Amino acid sequence: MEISQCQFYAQKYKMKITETILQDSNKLAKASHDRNYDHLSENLDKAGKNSAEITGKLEDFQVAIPSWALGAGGTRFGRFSFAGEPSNLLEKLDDIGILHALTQTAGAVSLHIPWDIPEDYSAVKEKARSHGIAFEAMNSNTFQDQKNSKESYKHGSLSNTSEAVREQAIQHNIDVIKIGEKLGSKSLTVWLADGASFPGQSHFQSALSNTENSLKKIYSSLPEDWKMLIEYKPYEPNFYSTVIQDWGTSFMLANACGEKAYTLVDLGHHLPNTNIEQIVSTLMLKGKLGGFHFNDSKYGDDDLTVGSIKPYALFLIFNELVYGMENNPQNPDLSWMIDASHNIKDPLEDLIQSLEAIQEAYAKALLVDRKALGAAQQNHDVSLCQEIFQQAYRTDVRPLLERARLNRNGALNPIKAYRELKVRENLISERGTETVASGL
Ligand SMILES: [Mn+2]
Repeated sequence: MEISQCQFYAQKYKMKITETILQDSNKLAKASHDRNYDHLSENLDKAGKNSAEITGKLEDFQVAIPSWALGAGGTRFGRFSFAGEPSNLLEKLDDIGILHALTQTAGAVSLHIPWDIPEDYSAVKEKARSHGIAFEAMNSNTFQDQKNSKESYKHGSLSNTSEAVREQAIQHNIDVIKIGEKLGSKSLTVWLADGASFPGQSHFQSALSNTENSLKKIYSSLPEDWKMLIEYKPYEPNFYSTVIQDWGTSFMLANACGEKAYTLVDLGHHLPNTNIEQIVSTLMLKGKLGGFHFNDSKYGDDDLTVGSIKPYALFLIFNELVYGMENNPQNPDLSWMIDASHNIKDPLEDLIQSLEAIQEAYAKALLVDRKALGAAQQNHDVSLCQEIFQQAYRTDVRPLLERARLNRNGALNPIKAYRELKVRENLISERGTETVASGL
């Protein structure tokens, strides 16, 4: 199909990407994909790996898009908006619908309250249903003061020395659960900005005890079939200490709350060079890994495109996740989510790249020969252990990702299709250049 015809379809159907348009757009690249897939499949077969089985796992792997990542993100220094941004929740769902149509991997959304309080619940549910989008974890917000709120979170929320502030923050989390219940969500993510920027500012033990007691109160309002995900972060916006600074603190709080409380790992929420794959492994052994926030970073919580800086680290993390999913039934079904922010890229292109990187790391981790690895570990064959990991990592698994998307009527090359179909141009012509997505 000629590009000009793609453009014609895009114009005709506006931003609704139909399967027919994608099939037409895929036609040109199909023959080359088939050759690459067959070649890879043959090689994997010799190594005892079943391509169709791996492709099936990739098809099932769905990642939630955070509602706050669909517009331009801000920094401490400024925010440059991106033309055609969604200006309300329904438009955000339309954007995720585009991502899902192209990648077939974005079948869920993670909402943020109060930024995404639905005005019309049935319209929101119907819109999500029409795009095949489920409601993943709900995110509460006690790191900002809302208009007309009685108490201020300037000096903390669930950990605050003031009972009135803590009660307001607890009630907000309970309200978020109620909103999530109406939409069909099954989990609540709690991330706190609570902490201190100067030594002596906060009494560590009181802050931790207050947080534990507040979390227990929220937990007691959690529906039977829900999870509570406790996210940790070592610094920022507070720069001396945070109340839930690391996985150990989160793990301890989750244990104190009960069996429906779990730790959430955000890749950007670690000090430089932390061995995140080992944290993942420990949490899965103990049955306390509940959720995951994907992003990438070079220095801190940079919230960059997944896989853009440390793809090998991502592969090693996925290696532990795959092992855990296969061997640790004590964990719940994990909540997979992206948590990123975009200052200079088209947010939708950035998310397409992130989804691709996640799938790629997952596919490579599925290629690890675990039996051979176990034997090499047993024999203390250090070099062979490394060879086994790198054999999987160096395999170009992109034909598997393409096949998974094709099987579900997605795009062979999502970024290329996004550009050929002129999705951003269409969004701008529908929404204009001045819209601003709610969020940071
Ligand atoms: Mn996060």
